[in-house]
Amino acid sequence: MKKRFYITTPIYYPSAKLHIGHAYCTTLSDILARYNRMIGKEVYFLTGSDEHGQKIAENAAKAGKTPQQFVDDIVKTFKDLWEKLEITNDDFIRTTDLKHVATVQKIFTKLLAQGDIYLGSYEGWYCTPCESFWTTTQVGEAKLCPDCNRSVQLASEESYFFKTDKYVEGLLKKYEDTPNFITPESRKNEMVNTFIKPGLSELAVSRTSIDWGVPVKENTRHTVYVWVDALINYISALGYLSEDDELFHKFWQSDDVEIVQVLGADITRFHTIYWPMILKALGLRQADRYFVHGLLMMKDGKMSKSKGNVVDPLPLIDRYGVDAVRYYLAREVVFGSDGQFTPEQFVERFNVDLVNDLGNLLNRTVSMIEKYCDGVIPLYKGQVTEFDKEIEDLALQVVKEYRGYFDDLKVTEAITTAFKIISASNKYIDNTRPWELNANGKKEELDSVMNHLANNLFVGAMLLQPVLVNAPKELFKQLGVTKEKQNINLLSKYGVLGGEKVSKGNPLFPRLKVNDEVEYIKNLMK
Ligand code: ME8
Repeated sequence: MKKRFYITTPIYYPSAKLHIGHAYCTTLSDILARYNRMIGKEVYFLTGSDEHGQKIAENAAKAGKTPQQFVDDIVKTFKDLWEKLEITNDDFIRTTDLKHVATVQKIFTKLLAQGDIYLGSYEGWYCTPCESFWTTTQVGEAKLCPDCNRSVQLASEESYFFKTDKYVEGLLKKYEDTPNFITPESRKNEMVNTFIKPGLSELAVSRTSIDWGVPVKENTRHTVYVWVDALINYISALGYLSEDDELFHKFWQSDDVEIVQVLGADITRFHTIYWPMILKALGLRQADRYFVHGLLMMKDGKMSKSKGNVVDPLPLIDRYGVDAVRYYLAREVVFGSDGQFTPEQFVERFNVDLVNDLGNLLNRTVSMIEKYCDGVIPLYKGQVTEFDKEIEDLALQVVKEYRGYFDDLKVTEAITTAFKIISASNKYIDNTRPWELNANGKKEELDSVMNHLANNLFVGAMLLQPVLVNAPKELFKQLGVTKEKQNINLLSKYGVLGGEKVSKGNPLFPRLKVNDEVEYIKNLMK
C-alpha cells in the first residue's frame, strides 16, 4: 500500500453558484480523503476554480463587473459551501492565481520548444458553452455539440496546436496495461470508440478571440485554451516548475503516492485523453486512477434553472445538518453511476437509516446500559449468548469488506456495508431480548448483550466517520469512548469497548415529518 494519497476534484467554473451536483463530486472526494487519512496515509486533497474563458467573461459583462471581480465574488460562495460541507481540502487553486498562470506559461513554452506545440490555423465547429472545437463528423447533420447537444457555429482562427498523433499509441497502450486507469471501464470504452478510433484531431491549445485567459508569452495575441489552462491546475497547485516544488515531488512525481482524479462523466475526454498526453509530453508520471462519477439528475432530467429543478445544497445543510446531506449523497447515488435527487428519497434515507437505525440504536443502547448496568459498559467476556458469535463475525467481516471497498474507491458500497452492523444490531436486540434476560436475572448474558451493542455501535461509528462528521463524535461522547480507542486499526479484533461510563445525550437525528419536509424541499427547488 502506498503511503501517500493525492486526490483532486474538477475545478468548477465560477460562472454561477454551485449546485448539488458539484457538492456531490466534492463530498465524495472528501470522503475518500478522510478515509485515507483515517487509515494513516499522508493525504493531499485539492479543489479549486476554473476562472478563465469566454463564458465567464460574458457572464461578468452581463453582471456589469470586471471578470476578476465577478469570479472573486463567486469563488467566495464556493469556499463558503465547502466550509459548510466540512470539506477538508488542503488547498484551493484558482486559475487566476499568479503561481498557476506562471506555470501554464512555462509549460506552454516548454512544449513549444520541444515541438509538441506548433502554430497553425483552425477551421471547425465551435461550441461556446463547452469552449470546444468539433469536426464536421462529430457535429453531424444537426450541427450539435456531441458533449452538450447545443448548436455549434463554424469558426476559423489562427491557433497553436498540440500534436496528439505522437501520443495516441502510447495512450492506448496505457489503457490496456492499466486496467483501473479509468473507472468505470465503460467510460474507457466510450473514449476509445467515440473519440480515439474515429481519429483524434490535433488539439487547438490557444485562442486569439478570447482575452480573458493566460497570455501565450511568445505571441500575446493568443491566450492559452481554457481547458489546457484548467487541467494544469492539478500540478501547478503542487508547485510544478516553480521554486517551491516540494509538494510536487511528494504528491505527484513519486512512487509512494497514489494519485486519484475524480471527475464527472461530462468531462472524461479532457481528463483521460488530452491530460495524460500532456503529462507524457512533459515527461511526468501518470495519475493512477481517473474515477468518473455519474451525474445527478432530477426526476424531469438534467438540472436546469429554466426547469426550476436546481437544488442548492446550502438550505439543505442549514435545515437538516451537514451529516444528512453528506450521507444522502454518498449513500443514495452509487459512486460511478448516474443518480437521481428526489425530496422523497432524501427524507426517507434520513428517517430510515439515520433516525431509525443509527440514532435509535444508540438511544436504546445507552438507556439499557444505564438501566441494567449502572451506566457502565460491561467488560467484554467473549461469546456468551448464542447470538454473539454471529454478530462478532459480521462485525469483523464488515470491517474487512469496508476497507476493501474503500481502497477500490467504492464509496457507496463501503457505507452500505458499514450500516450492516447497525441494522444487524437492532435485530440482535430482538433476538436476545435484554428485558427478559433482566427479568430472569440472567446477568452474565445481559452484560454480554450490552457489551456487544456498545461495540457494534462503536464499529459502525468508526467506519462512518469519513461520511458523517458530527454523529460519530456525539456517539463516542455518549459511549464514553476515549481518543486512544478511536483507532481504526483496533477494529481488526472484536471487543474494544468495555468499562466506559455512558451518558445519555440528545438524539443523533430528529425524526422528520415526511410530508412537511418533502414539501419544504420541493419549495427550495422552485
Ligand atoms: O467542467 N451531477 O466545470 P463545471 C453530478 N471547469 N456532478 C455534477 C453535475 C451533476 N448534475 N453537474 C456538475 C468544468 N457536476 C471545468 C472543469 S477541471 C480541470 C475543469 C460536477 O463547473 C461533475 O464533477 O462545469 C462535473 O464533471 C463538474 O461538476 C463540472 O463542473
